[in-house]
This record gives sequence, C-alpha cells and structure tokens, in this order.
Amino acid sequence: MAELKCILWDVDGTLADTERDGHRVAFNMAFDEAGIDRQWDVATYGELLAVTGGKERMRFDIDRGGMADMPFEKIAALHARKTIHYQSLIAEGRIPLRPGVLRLLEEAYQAGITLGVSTTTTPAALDALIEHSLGKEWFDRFAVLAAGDIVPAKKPAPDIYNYAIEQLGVSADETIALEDSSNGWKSVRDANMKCVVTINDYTAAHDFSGADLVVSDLGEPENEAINVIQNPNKLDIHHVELKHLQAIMHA
Ligand code: XBP
Ligand code: MG
Repeated sequence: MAELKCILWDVDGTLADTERDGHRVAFNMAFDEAGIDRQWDVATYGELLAVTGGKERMRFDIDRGGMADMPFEKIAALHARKTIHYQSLIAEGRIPLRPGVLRLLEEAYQAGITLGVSTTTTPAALDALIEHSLGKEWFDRFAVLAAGDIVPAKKPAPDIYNYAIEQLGVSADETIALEDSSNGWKSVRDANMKCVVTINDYTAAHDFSGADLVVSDLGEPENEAINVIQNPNKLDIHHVELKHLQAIMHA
C-alpha cells in the first residue's frame, strides 16, 4: 500500500471527447483533400478505434479493404495533414473538457500531486488540446507529456505508462491512471497501476473487469451525482475527488 504521488491522464476520450468530432473529422478532411475516396462515418470510426494510433488505424483500414493501399510515407504525410486539421478544429474551441476534469486536475495540482499525460496521440495534437481547452499554464503543471511514437508499442501495451513513471521517478504503486477505453485500461493494468475509467459513447460497452472504479464521468459538485458502473471498493461518490483516488490507493 503506497501513498498517491502521481496521477497520469489519458487524453482522447478522457480529458475531452475528441474522437468523434475531432480526430474523425480531421481524418476525413485529410482524405478528402488528398482525393482519397474514403470517409469514416461515426460507426465505422467506432470500429477503427480498436486500433490505437492514427497511422496504425489507417494501415488497419487499408488492410481490411476500406481504403486503397499506399506506402507508409503516404500514410505519414496524410496523418501530418490530419494533425494540422485537428489542431484547427481544437483551436476553434469545438471540444470542451469533460465534466470534472479541470476541477480534479486543479485539486490534485494544489495538493502537490505529480501530474502527467500518457497518450497514444501525436504530441502536436496533445499540445493543441492543452493550449486551447485546458490552458497554457498546464504545459508547466504537467511534469511529463508522454505521447505518440515516443514508445514503439502503443496502448494496449503498457510502454507509455512505464515511460511516464520512469521520466517522473515515481513507482507504479504510487500512481493512478485515468482512462476511457479498454485498450487504455489494459495498458494501465499491465503497467501495474490503479485505474479509474470514465466511459463515453464509444467505450461504454468495453470490458473494464478489474478496474478500480468505472464511472460515467468525473462529475461536478453542483450537478447530479455521476453514474457509478463498477465500484469494487464501495466508495461513496457523488463526483470523483482526490480523496476517492487516495482511498483507491489504500484499498
Ligand atoms: C487515442 C488514440 C489516438 C487518436 C488519434 O489516444 O488512439 O490514436 O485516436 O490520434 P489516447 P493520432 O486515448 O491514448 O489519448 O491520430 O494523433 O494518433
Ligand atoms: Mg483514450
């Protein structure tokens, strides 16, 4: 049993619902602009989310016959354009943070908890979300931004979580992670960390067996109580606060 020293945050689906109206739209803009005869609708994109990483997702769609074949260089170039479109969408302020995210981040930061990000997404996409949705001060408040190709094996491999705690000099048993998907949960589980899951429309049916808490969202004190889906430690929760994360560490 260890004290809570570090909270690692997933990005897409956890900080904000970026997938359907952000990443998906940006991919389609890049395909359209390049004259590629493919658009990912909301349901198709839901299937493709099983594959983490935008370049890997495109490769997967090619391999299953959804798109014409192309070499890696073309995929990488398309993905670079997609990232630019994504940055513009985020800069327009289209994607708000999920409920309770800023509140819990602030509470943890004020309490001196080390904060970091562990994500599959590209650093430039993460930077856009921090700048436009969270606020520039968070570039300094996060002690590590672990993102994208910095590790060769993306989630569900645990590498991005292992990388983050190595950089921070904390141990897995002092760390809790916030995730939204089964690939994210598996990554946290195999890094031997505790995990709180906030589901969303794309991930509500995923299997989170073994996760330490699964909730609809982090909630806000002034709103109705959150929906608690999986609560093995029987915590009493209206909205998720730092004390709940600390209780999970001690459970
Ligand atoms: C989610 C992902 C990412 C994004 C797209 O990452 O799998 O691939 O869908 O981002 P996480 P890129 O939940 O770990 O934040 O196109 O930049 O890869
Ligand atoms: Mg996610």
